[in-house]
Amino acid sequence: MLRYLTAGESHGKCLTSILEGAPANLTLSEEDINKELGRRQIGYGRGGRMVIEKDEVKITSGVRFGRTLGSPITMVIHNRDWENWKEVMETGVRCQVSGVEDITRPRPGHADLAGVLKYDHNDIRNVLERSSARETAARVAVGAVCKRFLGELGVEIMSWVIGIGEVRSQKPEARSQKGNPSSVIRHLSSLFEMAEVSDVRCPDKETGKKMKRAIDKAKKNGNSLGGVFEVAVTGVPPGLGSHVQWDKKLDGNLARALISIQAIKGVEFGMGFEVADRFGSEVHDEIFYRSQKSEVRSQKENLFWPIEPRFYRKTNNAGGIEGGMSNGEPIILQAAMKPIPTLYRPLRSVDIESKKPFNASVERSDICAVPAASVIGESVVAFEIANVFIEKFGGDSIDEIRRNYNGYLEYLRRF
Ligand code: EPS
Repeated sequence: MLRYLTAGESHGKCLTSILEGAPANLTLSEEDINKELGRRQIGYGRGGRMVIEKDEVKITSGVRFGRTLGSPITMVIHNRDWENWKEVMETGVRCQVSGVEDITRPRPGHADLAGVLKYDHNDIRNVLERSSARETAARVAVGAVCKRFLGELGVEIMSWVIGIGEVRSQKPEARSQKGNPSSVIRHLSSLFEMAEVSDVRCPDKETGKKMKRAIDKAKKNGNSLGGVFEVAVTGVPPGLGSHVQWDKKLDGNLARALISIQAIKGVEFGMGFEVADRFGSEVHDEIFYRSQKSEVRSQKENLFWPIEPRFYRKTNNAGGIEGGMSNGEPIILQAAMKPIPTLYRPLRSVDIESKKPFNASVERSDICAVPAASVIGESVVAFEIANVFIEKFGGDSIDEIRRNYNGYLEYLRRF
């Protein structure tokens, strides 16, 4: 089983992640992780902090000569901004003359008030430093290792933004894609390529421009914006996750992973909430069979879950998961992010010390972080998919997992 922990405060010295359970002999470099950290930092609508930070990882355990050892992998990302916050984030005793003041004004929509009440703090900073979305850099580092592992097994994880505020992408969403499996995969890859060159991660250029205008308008009005992103996973064989117990259900674990990202408020699979409005006949993906003879595949494609599976669907309303298990179709998820609650336009709140009402003070903030959230979404999904691969195909080294996986694929071909 894979598991991980993150540690670190937003303006503390560094963020740390420890990932345990990654197989041995996986090639892994700091550049692999830095590439993903860089992708998370791009995005129109971020505030001044992203100008200060240039996230780079140091691997301090679990890797030797560019390969994983099978032991816990520790990854450290230094906060450049810490230099400006040393006194505020001092881990030693408080210096009485430094003039560091308590924050006593909770911001609506943040963890501030619930956190101080729960942990008996007088200073909201003791909560906000850890609840900050800065923590997601550590999760992207974990996701980068999981992606490296999944890449060895032919799995690809992609994402794009389909909505910011009221602006919605005109391009058909991945969840409504129909057609033969290879053309669907080609289509998903082309959406991803277009998203990668857009600073709002929108595959549709015209909509991307509208999204940027919406962000500019929100900024001008001292407001913030949320949105929706989509994550697609290709190359997943049927049978990952399980129907037999609640905590083994792949959709349950993916939903938890996405909801655990700061500011994510909703997750949909495939057709999503729309299933509730439709008849069963319009929702469920009919099953078809293609005989082996019609399969023409290259040697490389044969290695992984067949591009042209023998049991297949012409629709993917289920988003690739039935009964808590992958069904062999691409996994398609959407997640909704609320607008960032730190606003330049003050909202009403109550001071925890004086108990007097006030209008929240203006703070440095992002206007919109949906493009970054989409990369974080890929990362937490990568962890969950890597985990079910390891659960099913076991193995302590990458070659052992590959052997077990290929044996399963051989069995599927004969089924
Ligand atoms: C965040 C507030 C802002 C964001 C931060 C998340 O930071 P600061 O308070 O330093 O201006 O920029 O996001 C990151 C630092 C990051 O790396 O994503 C918050 O309150 O959640």
